[in-house]
Amino acid sequence: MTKPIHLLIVGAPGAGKGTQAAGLAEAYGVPAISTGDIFRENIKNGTELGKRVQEITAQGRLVPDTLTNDLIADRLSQADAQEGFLLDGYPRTRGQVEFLTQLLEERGAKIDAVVQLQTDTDAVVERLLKRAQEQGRVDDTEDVIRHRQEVYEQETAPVVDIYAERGVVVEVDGMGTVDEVGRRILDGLKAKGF
Ligand code: B4P
Repeated sequence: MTKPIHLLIVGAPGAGKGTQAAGLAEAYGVPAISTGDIFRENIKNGTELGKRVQEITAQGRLVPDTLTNDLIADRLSQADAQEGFLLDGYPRTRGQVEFLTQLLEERGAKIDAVVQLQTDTDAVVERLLKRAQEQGRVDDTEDVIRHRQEVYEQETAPVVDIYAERGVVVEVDGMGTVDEVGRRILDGLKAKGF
């Protein structure tokens, strides 16, 4: 049996994380787990969690670490996540990195590779404005999009630095078609031996 692989995909809002996560997870036979998707699902279903995070996500602010960490601990304890996973949109803060590192240590595992999608801010704002027209996501207004980019720079860019120090970051040019970026991700991971 091959060793379970634990992957992260990171990038600014609109960099294409959710878009690429599906194909990448399929290629490695692991579940793609997106905290953003889990929050949106809970909001749609009107759950207690959904009510707590509705306003925060609509404003493009980060959900508190305690809530997000508990959610991830629960999701990663489920059967399909025992043989590896791909996390999309988590961890997004230093506190979340510490929590995840410890959670994985308890399982005798670690993050094997972090795919970092590199994009141009103006181009991703354009992408998200286009998505707003197509899907009407409440956090895809121009003001909120710009705020989400700032939150990314302040809170999440340092997360990438932590993993870069551990030598596990695979930098990928996120500009181009979805297929082009997808191929670059697989090539980058193969070059690292995965
Ligand atoms: P997310 O759901 O993670 O939102 P996002 O950063 O915008 O990513 P998303 O996956 O939707 O977009 P993608 O890059 O794929 O988070 C939403 C909110 O939830 C956060 O603001 C926060 O409030 C909360 N939250 C989530 N995780 C949290 C955490 N860990 N801690 C605290 N709070 C948290 O971009 C997709 C768009 O670009 C699509 O429209 C797609 O069609 C387009 N696109 C993708 N690739 C393209 C390409 N190559 N060319 C052209 N368009 C492309």
